[in-house]
Amino acid sequence: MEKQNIIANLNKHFGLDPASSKILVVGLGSTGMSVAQYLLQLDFKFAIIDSRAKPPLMDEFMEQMPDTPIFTGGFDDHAFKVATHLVVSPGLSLHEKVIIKAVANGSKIVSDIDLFACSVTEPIVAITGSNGKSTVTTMVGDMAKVAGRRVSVGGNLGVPALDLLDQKADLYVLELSSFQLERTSMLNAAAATVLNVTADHLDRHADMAQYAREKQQVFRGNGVMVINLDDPTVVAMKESDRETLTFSIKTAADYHLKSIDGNEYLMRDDLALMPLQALPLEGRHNAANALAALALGTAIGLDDDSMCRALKKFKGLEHRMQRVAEIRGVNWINDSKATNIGACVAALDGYERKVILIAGGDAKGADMNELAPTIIEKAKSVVLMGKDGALIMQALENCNVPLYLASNINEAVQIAARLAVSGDSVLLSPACASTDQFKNYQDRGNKFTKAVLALAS
Ligand code: UMA
Ligand code: ADP
Repeated sequence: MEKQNIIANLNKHFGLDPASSKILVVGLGSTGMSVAQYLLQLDFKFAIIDSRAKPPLMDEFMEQMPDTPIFTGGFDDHAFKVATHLVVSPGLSLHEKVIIKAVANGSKIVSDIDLFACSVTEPIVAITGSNGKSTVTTMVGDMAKVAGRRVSVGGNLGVPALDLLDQKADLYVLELSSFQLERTSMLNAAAATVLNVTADHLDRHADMAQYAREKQQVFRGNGVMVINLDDPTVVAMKESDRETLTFSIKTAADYHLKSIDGNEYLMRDDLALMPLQALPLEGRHNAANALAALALGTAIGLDDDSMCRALKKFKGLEHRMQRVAEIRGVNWINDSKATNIGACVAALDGYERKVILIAGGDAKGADMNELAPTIIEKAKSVVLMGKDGALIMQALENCNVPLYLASNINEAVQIAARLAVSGDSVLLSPACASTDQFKNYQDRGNKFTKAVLALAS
């Protein structure tokens, strides 16, 4: 879009004006940096602030924008006081005292996704949910590429939305988190989905109802709604006057599973699109992800052949149900990205035989009693670690499943190795965030992999 059209849009929707607006970019992580670069290109006046003494992108920022005011090591009251607009990074709660005060004094909250939405005319596919976002976002991106579209894929997945803009895309596929959606008011996706809603981030959202409402924001506008019929919270979001495509792995839906001559197929109505077996991914939840991706792809006009070719080639993402090794007959699986209960339950549900589970970390305020029924049914034993390891142990103590406490991932792997016999699977699916003991979930998965591979030698 032309620069003057973007500025006109920003003005119309948010009262943003390069001559008079005073914008405060709050947070200097990857989002804050992308916002700063975007505002600089459009000649807006802004300052940036971060509560940390040395935020991650400070050096790059100082090098690229030496003349832009920057405040670090706390939230300076004055910077908030003079701001007409705040662009708050998703990692920061909108309940920060300074933010509440600034909003009460008339500052407007704008998100990077709002800025993005004001800057594109091409269709957007928007994907949210408690679990499966990255998988489905990548699937839809791959499908579009195979179909010959110039697609740009990002958002919560990793590349901030605004950094996707300079590419010559004819389609955008965005993974959006509840944090991004809660501060976005300007999204009109051509097709959108809430894949599922299970407890997560309850340390940031008031309760489940509020968390679901944030997720529902992905449907803002009038695009096609892609609805998971297996999740009642999502079904309740359906709007009767909107074009809707449904998917389910349990019941009749537009996109569903059907057994034909002993083989299960991914179906659209009565049309068998491809055998489920041709999808090279573990776990029933990935059948749901594939059906959601097919529905989203269809909604934006991708052809069946390209979509199915992409799914057959889809190797899955790292740290999601990824097989690490088979050592002395024991299968070791890295599902480090399972940062909430729903993901851990989905992982366990995919097994017919009981597994040894390694879990724990930062429970983010979730009620770990919710894990108990699946642990009883699917776990042979559980090795717990991390900040909330002992808390989870307490929640599971009546499950009649042996529980062990480890002080770190190496010890957890050692304990699991002693417990496992040939034919067992050991699953790292922590149901918790990683940041109490690791840099991120990738770091946790990598350290697990290293500890497992060390067993082989
Ligand atoms: N922080 C401070 N002080 C500040 C600003 C941030 O302490 O002044 C802290 C935050 O509390 C948080 C960390 O810094 O712990 C990062 O926050 P950020 O908003 O700067 O994060 P970004 O680097 O901009 O990355 C964000 C998303 N991160 C979060 O929402 C926490 C990334 O998703 C996303 O890829 C990126 O924008 C681009 O869109 C990551 C994530 O963990 C992968 N997302 C959560 C999830 O998937 O569960 C929601
Ligand atoms: P997200 O981006 O929402 O975190 P990912 O695709 O990265 O989703 O997967 C995160 C975790 O959730 C992994 O442990 C994965 O095995 C699990 N998972 C993926 N899809 C689903 C689903 N549809 N339902 C439940 N769990 C899922």
